[in-house]
Amino acid sequence: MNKIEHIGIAVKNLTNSIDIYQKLLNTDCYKTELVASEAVNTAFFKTGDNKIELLAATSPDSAIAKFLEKKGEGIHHIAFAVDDILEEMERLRNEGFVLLNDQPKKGADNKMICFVHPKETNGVLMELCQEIKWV
Ligand code: CMX
Repeated sequence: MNKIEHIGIAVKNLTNSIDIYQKLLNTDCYKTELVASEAVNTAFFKTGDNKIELLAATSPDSAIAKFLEKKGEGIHHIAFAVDDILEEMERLRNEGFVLLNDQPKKGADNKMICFVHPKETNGVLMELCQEIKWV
């Protein structure tokens, strides 16, 4: 795995949190994106080489709504950049980790993604992400 690609933070109100993080990081949100398949609205910030993704639920059934209900606002996942997501998924499966999707799926910010169940990673939801390259 390569560097941490981003840290995902679950928030109740995206508009309010964009305002807070713009003030905190002293930089503008560079992108907002609805990921309908995940029932989530996202907002991205860059600080140096690092990225923060704010996540707000668009439906009570979404993973983010359930997370907020159980744990409240806070760090939801850590995402690692990978060069070859299929290879990395195979490696993790062989190491006994439980992947939450069989195939990579389209995530926010032009990425193919796969999640690793937090039960096997000391309570932290992990995400693999590979940049989609358009040829
Ligand atoms: N980090 C750490 N633990 C988490 C978690 C998270 N983000 N989300 C849930 N959990 C915990 C639950 O609290 C629960 O713990 P306990 O058993 O101690 O109560 C445990 O994981 C299992 O929870 P569950 O009730 O069996 O399952 P959930 O319905 O809560 O689903 C999960 C949990 C991780 C399987 C589900 O949220 C999932 O599939 N996540 C991947 C997709 C996702 O998170 N999408 C939103 C982000 C999309 C994006 O980044 O674009």
